[in-house]
Amino acid sequence: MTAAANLPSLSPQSTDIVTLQAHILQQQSRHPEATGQFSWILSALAISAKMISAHVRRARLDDVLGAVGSQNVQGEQQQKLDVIANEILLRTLGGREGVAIVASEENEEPVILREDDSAERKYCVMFDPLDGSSNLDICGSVGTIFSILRKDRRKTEPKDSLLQPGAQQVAAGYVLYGSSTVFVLTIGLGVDMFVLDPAYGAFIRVAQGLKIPATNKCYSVNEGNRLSFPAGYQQYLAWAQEQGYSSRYVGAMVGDVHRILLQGGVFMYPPTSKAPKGKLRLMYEANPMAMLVEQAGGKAYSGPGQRILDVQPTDIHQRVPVVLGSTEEVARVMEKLESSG
Ligand code: P6P
Repeated sequence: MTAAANLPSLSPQSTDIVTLQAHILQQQSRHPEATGQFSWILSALAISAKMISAHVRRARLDDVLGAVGSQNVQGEQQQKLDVIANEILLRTLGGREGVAIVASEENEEPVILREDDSAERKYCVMFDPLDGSSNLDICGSVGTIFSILRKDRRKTEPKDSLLQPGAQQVAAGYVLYGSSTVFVLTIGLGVDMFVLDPAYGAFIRVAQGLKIPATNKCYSVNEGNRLSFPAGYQQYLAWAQEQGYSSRYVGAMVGDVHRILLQGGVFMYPPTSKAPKGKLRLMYEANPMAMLVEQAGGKAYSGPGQRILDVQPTDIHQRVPVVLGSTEEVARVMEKLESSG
């Protein structure tokens, strides 16, 4: 199954040490008109990632594993670290002038940082602060997912700015707290990857322009729900198993999508009896991952002919089915869905 990791080999030019901070400033220098607001927001996400990583790595030592005894807006048990990660992001982004609104999986309502309509309050940031947090207790992969939109100044109600299709995102990314801490980012010019060097507390660029292999015989889905999947998904799984596909699933979207990004394959969260619209949230899970996957040359659909990035949101916490990954693998799933009616 394992295609070689999709990391471009180091060319002589790429032996330079480029930190995430330097990368952000390099990108900003391409835009002489830039005010630096956008760079400051990315910088806030980078420091948040370092802080959350430190908490994740000490979770059992600091006794912050487990649930807090409350539920989030999704009706899911909040883990102690969910709350800690959420607070970190709200407080770092809150200090950035360019952020008008933040929205989190953990908060029912968006947080309007400042009501004034001043021009510099340009961006909305949405995030899942600790995706897959139930993996913490077993030292499994967890992650942070973020999406950045421009504030829609035509909207009278500030929070309506958030309800933009994913194609309007100006940046998206995730942080994977796995065997190492990895920051993956796109600002619409391809996908770049950084790894945290804990010795220096710096994210070091290790790959630019990641491209998802067009195919890989591996699917990623919670097969425990198979019997309640729509027929097309079940037909796809039967076909894939006849073809000798491998199955890989870590139960945290960031971990599963990271594998897809580097090695190819297809990740799915279909509709189920428990989650008829799928479980994953459009605004801060499906959209940012869809932008990353498409920027890396893959595809991301919520159904036949329904590109995730074209979905018009109606609620910041709405859910959608997700099928994303290698172009050829996604096409096969869509073929089965279309032929099953
Ligand atoms: P299940 C984590 O709770 C999450 O939101 C995603 O990160 C992950 O892909 C999915 O749910 C896992 O859900 O039903 O397979 O446990």
